Amino acid sequence: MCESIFGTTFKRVSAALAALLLVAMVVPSMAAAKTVEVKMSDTPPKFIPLTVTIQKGDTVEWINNAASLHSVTTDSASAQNPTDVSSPKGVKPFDSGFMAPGAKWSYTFTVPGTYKYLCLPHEKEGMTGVVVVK
Ligand SMILES: [Cu+2]
Repeated sequence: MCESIFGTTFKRVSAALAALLLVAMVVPSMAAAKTVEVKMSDTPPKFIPLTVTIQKGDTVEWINNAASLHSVTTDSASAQNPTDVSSPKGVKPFDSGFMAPGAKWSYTFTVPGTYKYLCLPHEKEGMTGVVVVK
């Protein structure tokens, strides 16, 4: 008797799990926003990967796992070469400030378009990156 109750419960739970799995597969548009990691390196100074493509609402998290200061900015006012940065029209520039080794900084992209950003301490060395938001 105990076995048959257990068996019935097991079947019900299995059916519920199968239904959930089906919903998760059928409704990809309802998938939760993602966080994509971009790492910062010292030798040479660069963003890894250089370009990330994400969906509107996703977040990029920059991780300074190097040994020197890095930063992330789209602000043309602080760039040595203003063409090293760009944002879609109407989007305010962002700036992480200096990130010490081990620091993380993230930004959630809500406006589609192409964002060119740079690292202030290493702009001269070509430390720039791109985020494409679909
Ligand atoms: Cu840098």
